[in-house]
Amino acid sequence: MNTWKVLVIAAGSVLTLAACGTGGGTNAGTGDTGCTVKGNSTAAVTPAIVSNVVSDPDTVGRFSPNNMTVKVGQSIEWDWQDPNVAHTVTSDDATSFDSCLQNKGYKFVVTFTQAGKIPYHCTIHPLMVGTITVTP
Ligand SMILES: [Cu+2]
Repeated sequence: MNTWKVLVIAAGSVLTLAACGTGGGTNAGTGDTGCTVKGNSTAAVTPAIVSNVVSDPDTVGRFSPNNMTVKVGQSIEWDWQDPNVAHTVTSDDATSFDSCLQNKGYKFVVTFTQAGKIPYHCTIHPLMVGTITVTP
């Protein structure tokens, strides 16, 4: 009896993940298969700001907060907290940073070394956007 319940739950999870991975159409599957995480800080740093990647009934997911200001040399950490759907933290310029698709529990830390504005988004959810402002 219990075994069947576990199997059903597991099957449901696979379906949810599969739907997420391919639901966005072309981007999700292909984009993430070849995706390489970049821009993540390898040093142990204390982030100036922590942004939570959460679910949202209107936009599927949300960065909370999404718009943030840091000084040059400071870091931002994103914590994946959405239990159901994978998300990315990807700079619009596609070169500054990219977390690739990640699930709940993942943490991504970026240290900003240049002043400027860096818009970013989730590659499979067009309404998940934010901007980082880096001040000198
Ligand atoms: Cu997303």
